[in-house]
Amino acid sequence: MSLVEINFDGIVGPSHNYAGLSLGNIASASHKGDPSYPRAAALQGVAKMRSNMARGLAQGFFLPVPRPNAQLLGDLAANPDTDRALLAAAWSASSMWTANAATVSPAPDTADGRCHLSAANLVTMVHRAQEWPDTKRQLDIAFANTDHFAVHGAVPPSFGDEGAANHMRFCEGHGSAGVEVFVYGKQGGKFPARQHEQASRAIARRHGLDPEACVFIEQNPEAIAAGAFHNDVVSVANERVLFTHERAFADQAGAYDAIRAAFPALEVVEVPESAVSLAEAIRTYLFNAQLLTLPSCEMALVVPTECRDSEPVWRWCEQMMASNGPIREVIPVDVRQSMANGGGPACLRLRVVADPATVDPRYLLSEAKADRIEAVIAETWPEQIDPSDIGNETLAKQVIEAREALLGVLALDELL
Ligand code: SUG
Repeated sequence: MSLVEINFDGIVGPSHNYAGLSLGNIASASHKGDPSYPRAAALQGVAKMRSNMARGLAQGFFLPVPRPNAQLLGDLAANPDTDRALLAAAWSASSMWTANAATVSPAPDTADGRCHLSAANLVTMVHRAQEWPDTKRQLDIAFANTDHFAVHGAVPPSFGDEGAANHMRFCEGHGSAGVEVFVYGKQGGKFPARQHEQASRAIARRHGLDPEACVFIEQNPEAIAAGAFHNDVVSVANERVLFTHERAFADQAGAYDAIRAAFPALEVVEVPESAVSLAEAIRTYLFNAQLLTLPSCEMALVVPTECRDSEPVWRWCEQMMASNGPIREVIPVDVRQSMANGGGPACLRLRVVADPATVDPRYLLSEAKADRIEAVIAETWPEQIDPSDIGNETLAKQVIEAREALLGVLALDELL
């Protein structure tokens, strides 16, 4: 059996819009009320998947969940005319950010030798808290092979869990046993800390991880206050490498020591504040990158184009490529529509280490399938949504039908 890393990207849903719903997410707040372009957004996402696939990497996807969510509006007795934020929550396409769909512990790390996935409860934000039952339905289908996978529901809601965005894995190769690092925040700052330590510890237990191969690290409260609402806004890991901002963790040196104690081969690529400030790192999403091992065994960093447009960030990237470090290539991709809501290349994907033959093939991408997905998006996704369109019945019908058209083309009618 050959275990590889498969990136499952969330296809941007047809109701993608900018409602400013996420307190502590600077991009979401600053683009509140802007017109959105769902068709362009979804096509940008597919182009990113194609670009990674063309480099010889395994690629999967998840479908948008059903929106608008009438049940949520009913449960909250929301008045669509006056409760605009609740209405927008029921329309949110936020399930596109699949780094928040679940936490994944690959088979070599777990006691029963299966890959464990726990859907994230996302309780901190109402528009995200509604996602997980529909996300779990998809995990149950994609990873139905119980010889190889165990899919768990969400951790009970008092403990906030935001999934893989606050989880890193260090290993010699994706198919070998790894050390799993859970990054949590502490409350008390001006923005909510969305990942709670208790949720992370519960996931480590339910996944059957070896306590010696787990590390729990506190995120730097200054990073959360500066807009790093998930750890993946300030660091990313792949195999032996941790690519991180100097101010990512509450105790930076202590964090490296703790990881190194469990995983001595750790290689840290640290970006100092003097080269790229925390604010600039968060604005450009340098760390919300996909750090990928290419078939050549070299590592490439897939960053948003905002990084190339930033003088200090790009200078740093060029220096890094010229040095003899582990990251040899930096690949800018245009995901501006998602970025304007605080979702970069890394937010848009969930990494699952598995043998692709054990995954439901309907969730795996090929060039031909990407053609079919693009055709449905081009034909049915709304071109533009203005804030005043949210709640419009004709648009609601278009959003529902667009998703259903995609399910039909992908033979995933059981999600109807
Ligand atoms: O949860 N934005 C998302 C972005 C998630 C990014 N994911 C990772 N970092 N892994 C969030 O804050 C904005 C929606 C709006 O305002 O309309 C939003 O939900």
